[in-house]
This record gives sequence, structure tokens and C-alpha cells, in this order.
Amino acid sequence: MSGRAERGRSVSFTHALCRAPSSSIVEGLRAEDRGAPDADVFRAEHAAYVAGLEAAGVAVTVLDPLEAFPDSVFVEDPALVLDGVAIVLRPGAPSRAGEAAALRPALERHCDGVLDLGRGLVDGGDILCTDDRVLVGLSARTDRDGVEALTPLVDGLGYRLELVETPPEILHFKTECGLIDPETVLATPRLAATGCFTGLRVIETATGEEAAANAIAVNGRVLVSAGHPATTERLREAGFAVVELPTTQSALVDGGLSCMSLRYSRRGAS
Ligand code: CIR
Repeated sequence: MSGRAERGRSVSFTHALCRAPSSSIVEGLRAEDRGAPDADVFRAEHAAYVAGLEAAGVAVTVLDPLEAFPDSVFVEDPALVLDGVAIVLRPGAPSRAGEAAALRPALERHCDGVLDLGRGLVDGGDILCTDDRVLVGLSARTDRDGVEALTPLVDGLGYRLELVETPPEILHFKTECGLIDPETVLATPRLAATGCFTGLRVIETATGEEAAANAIAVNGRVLVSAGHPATTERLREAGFAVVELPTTQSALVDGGLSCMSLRYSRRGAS
């Protein structure tokens, strides 16, 4: 395994919350219109995603679709779960703001506590967690007010928040990076060049395969969007156990892999 650190609380999870895609996903936000996703194909790819998490040993709860919120399948954005405790965030896109309140009851049922951001704007897609740090990228969805409100909450849960500047053309910080073991990120060369990954090893995506960066590490496996052979090969050569999952429909609405689940461990669960 190339001497890499395999387990840590940032990459080991007992549970995950997902939300089934709604038929309204065809209205999902996108920076560039390359056609609407096909809701049925999206559902099939989402089912494969859930199966991928389950195969990695995660107990997955799939919440009912929310037709009123086209982007609600991207359940990572309205909340952050740290050490089993959920923080209800304030998503930055107006059409997504109501997703936070809609998700809260599920967080109350499934997590060890629920806190509220309270002010400002923060999308979960702008947050990358290591074992001891929470890196938050400022973006069109995440502002300084939100980061200020998040800092003491994260601190109280035993993490240190670090602010990073996301290049303006990127939707979310994690659109172009993903933690693949407690000490390593997969990132696009563009994001890596900003110098935001202090203290972490960086593996860069191959040219033309930038969408592979939004990978997730789950219990010793790295889940990567299918269709990125050079990056996948790079990861395998570095000793990672790669699982490829189709994300063709999620990609049409600027999503990837991390955004479709909240991964966490319950306190006391092993
Ligand atoms: C949006 O623009 O909010 C959605 N269409 C995509 C959100 C993807 N979320 C993420 O990467 N965390």
C-alpha cells in the first residue's frame, strides 16, 4: 500500500445519508447547459453510488426525494457532520436555501447532535475535512460571515478551521479536490497550484480528467467517477484501491461523488 496512511476519522465511516434524486433534477443548477440530466438514468447511477458505499461497509439511509428542491440529491451541501454531530449549514444558492430546514429532521434522527450555522452562507461542497482540520474554500456559495460562524462550531468538535481561497471559476472547493487518505488529496493542477494543501500530499489529476478530483475515500477504498483512466491508473500505482462509479448525470448539473452523501460515524459505533 506504498506506506500510505489508510484509516483515520476523515476516511472511515459507519453511516451515510443520501437523498434520492427527484424528477425535478432536470431543473438542477448548472453553470453551463450541456443538456438536462435524464431522471431515470440519474436514479440508476445514484443506486450504483449507494451500492458502492454499502460495499465499502457503510450503512446508508436514502431519504425521500424532494421535488421542491431540484438539487436536493446533493445532500452534502446543506450540512456538515463532524464526529457524529451535524451542523446545519446555509447553502449559498437561493434555490437551495430551503434544503437545510428540509434536511434537519433526518439529521436529528440519524446524528448524535445537531447544531446550526446561524448566519452567513456555507455550502458543504466548500469543505474538505482531514483528521484534525476543516479546510473551507470561499466561493460564490460560501462567504466570510458563514466561515466566521462555522469556526467556533468546528473548534468545539475538536477540529481547526482553515480558510482557503477557491479560484473564482470553480463552483465549490471540492469540485476540484478530494481527500483520498488522511494525508493525501487528489486535486486538479489548477487548485494544487494555489498552495492550499499545506501539510498534505497531493496527487494531481491527469490532463483533461479534472472531474476525477471529486473523489471520496471510504473505509480503505477510493471511489472515483468513471471515465478517467489516466488518473485512475495513477491512483492504483500509488497503492489505492479504486472503485469507479458512473456520474454522467450528476456531472450535467455540476455534481460529482462527494456531493451525493453525508458520510459520518456515530459516536460509539465501530
Ligand atoms: C448546485 O449548483 O448547487 C448543484 N447543481 C451541484 C452541487 C454540487 N455539490 C457539490 O459538489 N458539493
